[in-house]
Amino acid sequence: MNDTFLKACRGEKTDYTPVWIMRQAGRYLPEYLKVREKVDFLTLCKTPHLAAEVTIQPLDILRVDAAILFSDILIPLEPMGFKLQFSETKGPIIHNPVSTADDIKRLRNINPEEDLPFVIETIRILLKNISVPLIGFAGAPFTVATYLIEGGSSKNFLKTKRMLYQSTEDFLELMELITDNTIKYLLSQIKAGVHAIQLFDTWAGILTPYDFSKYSLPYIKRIISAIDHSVPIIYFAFNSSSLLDLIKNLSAEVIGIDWRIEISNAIKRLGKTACVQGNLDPCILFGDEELIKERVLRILKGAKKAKGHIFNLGHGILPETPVNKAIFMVETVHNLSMS
Ligand code: 1CP
Repeated sequence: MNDTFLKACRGEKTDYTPVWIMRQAGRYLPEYLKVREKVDFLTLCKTPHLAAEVTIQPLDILRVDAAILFSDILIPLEPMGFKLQFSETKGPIIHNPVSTADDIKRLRNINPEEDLPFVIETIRILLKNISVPLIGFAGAPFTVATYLIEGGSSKNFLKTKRMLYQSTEDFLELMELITDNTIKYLLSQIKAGVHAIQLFDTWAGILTPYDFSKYSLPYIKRIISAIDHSVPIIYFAFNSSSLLDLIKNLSAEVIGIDWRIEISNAIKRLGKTACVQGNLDPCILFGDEELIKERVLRILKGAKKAKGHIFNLGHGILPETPVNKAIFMVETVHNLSMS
């Protein structure tokens, strides 16, 4: 197995900088769209041979150094009792969101092996068929809570914040429940053989640093200590430059950053506590090759002092991205970091 990615996660020396792309299996790839013509997104996630097929697509096409399980952070919510739909136009919809203490009491605890056997089976198929490490993942509790409370995506997260500030005890009970289930879900992925875990905290940045440290961080810490370094953990919080001083104490092996901060500055603030992942603006892939090369080099140079660096975009690749530019970016990271 090509273990460059895992070495970088552990802060060990590598021959070149490993690279993968958040949302690397997805709608920018014609091969993915072809599979999606036959099945809807939820069916794709629940059909192991197809989920494995689309996980592998970017490995062959882009030559990235890690695979990420094809699934979604909302998949474990169905067995908890939520009616989940992925709309082509509106994204995820939860038809029975949480708004009262009674709603929370009705939620079930999951048994991942029984309730989400397709995830375990997808991992098994992948381990037999790939030669790079496999990343498993889950949403961080606060990000998952926003979907459960809002019923889908949101602009100002008013319902979430209203519950947090008006019914704090209920909100924290929900966070406990999500955390318990996330731990079980991640441990089942690790048991099935994933080599690393990423926690996606897409909406961490909507909280004040004070509220983040009080109402979100303790749950992330609980997840990280339950995993107990059995595999490296990447904690990625979007829009989190103002939270780095809090995040650095998490004891995650890798901290993911978006593009809103110079990587050299993030490394100064994180110190040698963790490796970094990131941080190219996904829109740079709409520029010409010269621009991509310049910006890749800038990040590689900026990351020189890091304990370890995994190259990635600062958020998911956009569906409109030209595939040849994504291929060029991966090649460029490899070539420039080798010399
Ligand atoms: O094919 C389609 O039309 C569905 C689009 C799609 C895809 C390809 C969704 C719906 N999810 C995914 C896959 C997915 N989601 C992966 C696969 C592995 C990969 O290649 O990276 C992962 C890791 C996720 C994680 C995820 N889902 C996050 C966290 C990361 C991020 O992008 O911020 C979030 C917030 C979601 C919710 C979600 N699922 C899908 C959409 C469109 C959204 C976002 C909606 C919103 O903005 O609130």
